[in-house]
Amino acid sequence: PEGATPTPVATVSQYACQRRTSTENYNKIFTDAFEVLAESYELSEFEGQCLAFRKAASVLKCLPGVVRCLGDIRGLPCLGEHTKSIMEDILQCGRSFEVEKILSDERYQTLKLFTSVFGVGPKTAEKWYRAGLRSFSDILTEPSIHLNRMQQTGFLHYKDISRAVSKAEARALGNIIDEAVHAITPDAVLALTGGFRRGKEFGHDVDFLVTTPELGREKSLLPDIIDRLKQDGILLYCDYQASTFDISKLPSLRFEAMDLFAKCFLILRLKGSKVEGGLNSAAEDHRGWRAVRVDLVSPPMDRYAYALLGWTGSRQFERDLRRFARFERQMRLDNHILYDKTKNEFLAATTEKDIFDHLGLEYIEPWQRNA
Ligand code: TTP
Ligand code: MN
Ligand code: MN
Ligand code: MN
Repeated sequence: PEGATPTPVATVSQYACQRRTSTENYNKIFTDAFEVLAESYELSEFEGQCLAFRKAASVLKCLPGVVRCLGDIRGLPCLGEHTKSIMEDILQCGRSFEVEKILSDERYQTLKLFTSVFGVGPKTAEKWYRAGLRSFSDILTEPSIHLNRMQQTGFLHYKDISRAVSKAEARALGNIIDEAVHAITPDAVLALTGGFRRGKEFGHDVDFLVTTPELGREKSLLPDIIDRLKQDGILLYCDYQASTFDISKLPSLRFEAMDLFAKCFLILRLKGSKVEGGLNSAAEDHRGWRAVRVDLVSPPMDRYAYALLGWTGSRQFERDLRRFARFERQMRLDNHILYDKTKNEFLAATTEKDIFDHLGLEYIEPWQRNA
């Protein structure tokens, strides 16, 4: 779909949290190119350039139509000379030579391949690349390499977990988690977060928030859920991290500190046979099941709104919410709190809307946060 002409540019904010970005992206040809450049800079640890390309892509994603000439982007924020020259190449030739050079680069290809394995980050990938390894079989046959449990699981289920998760599969997993939490505690609260809450059709995993209204009771929730999934025989991998969240230690935590809530990164065995409509297609192969990545996070109930906002994403939307809070409001926002530095107080919130209100922002629905 081509959509309408892009909006008059004066209305586009530099902050993603002041833009509405649906899952419809009319400018994928440009944003895909920017993502390659961003990844390439990320792998070389040029954080500034990486973020610049992610910001530029995010601005293009909110446009209601295809960019047809450089005039269409005049006045838009976050688009510098480098991004414009890439766009110019694509407008003129249908492709960017700079992007093609990266895509055909051996180091880029190898690091992308290695980091596509669950449990392998840029550091490990770089180490293996420097050791002269270029393929999975190079890694798996190299006697000096010791894979940790996460990486072993990553290779074991590589095909399954690199295949996109569908909405129907996300729903099926939602039912499994829902049944498990409510069997443990009937008043449990369960919410879908991440990309599927933003209305995406596909994801790399499925993210959920689980908690209970009774403060403190949430501490045993994830371990209990994990036990149940294990008993049901569907737990293929579990990395559980207990909560280290302590409100009395705030706000001494650093800006954009890691999420401190109890959480677990799981791989579950999802049976494909009952996926709705009986049209399983990619949902199921000959085994009748697939491995799927699932993230569960369990904040105390009084932190629920902050956790929900923080885990719904997109990552760019989150980055800009924090940046906006800090530079436009002298507040500090993270997954746990909103702190007003001028008043020296924490701001309470029971809904995401409360947080937008505190920040003086118009409410942006989850499906408009695909920045
Ligand atoms: P992801 O699941 O990585 O991303 P996504 O759901 O937007 O997209 P995908 O389809 O690829 O899964 O993360 C979801 C959000 O959770 C993201 O905004 C970042 C946030 N998050 C944290 O806040 N803390 C964490 O420790 C992790 C892993 C994610
Ligand atoms: Mn996700
Ligand atoms: Mn992701
Ligand atoms: Mn996730």
